[in-house]
Amino acid sequence: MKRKGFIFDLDGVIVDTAKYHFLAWKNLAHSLGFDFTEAQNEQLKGVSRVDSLNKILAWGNTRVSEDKFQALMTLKNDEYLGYIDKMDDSEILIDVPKVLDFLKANNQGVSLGSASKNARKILDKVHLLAKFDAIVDGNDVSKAKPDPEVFLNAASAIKIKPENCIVFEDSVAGVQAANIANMISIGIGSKDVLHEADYIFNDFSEISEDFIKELINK
Ligand code: B16
Ligand code: MG
Repeated sequence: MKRKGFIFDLDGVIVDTAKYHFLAWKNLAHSLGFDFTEAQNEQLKGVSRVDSLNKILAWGNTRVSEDKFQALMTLKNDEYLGYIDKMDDSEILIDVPKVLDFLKANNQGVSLGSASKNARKILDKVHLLAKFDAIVDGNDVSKAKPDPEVFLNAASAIKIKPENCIVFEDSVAGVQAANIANMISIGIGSKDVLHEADYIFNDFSEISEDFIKELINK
């Protein structure tokens, strides 16, 4: 069998941490005197922490000093980490371990490509850290998705050419990044939102072993 690279986004693909980002950003917005909605939270999927705060402040018509900006970033992340600390294996999204184990059993490269600076901590909490050959996260990149940097680094970390990589992503920007990187993009989520992806599934329970074998042998 050929050896391909399978690159996983984290939030929205392996675990649903968007709900924790939402709680922490909402409390931060309230402390600044404005509201933050679930629809706005949707728009922050795959967006880095610094870009997220910039967007939220703009939505709230609020400007802050650079010092205050840094303090708000720390405040939000501290609250977010409080939620992460309570995570366990039960928060892994359906059939993710099954797919990871199938890839390992078939000697495929497995890499993480996430915008989150907390990726290692989250994978550790849900006991999936050891399933990855390489982790590329928000600490390793200078350009945010849809720039392909995170996925190109995730491919090179496992020594597999971009055209031999497959990306699992739940955000529009992430699907675009995979496409720009010349990788096969697999959207995890709604067809209405992720229509730029090469393939789209609601979750991993819809992804068969035969389909993965086809991707490997392509
Ligand atoms: P952190 P992903 C992204 O993760 C999230 O989707 C996004 O909502 C978050 O703002 C970003 O990580 C940064 O996260 O504050 O933990 O560094 O989907 O690229 O795995
Ligand atoms: Mg995501």
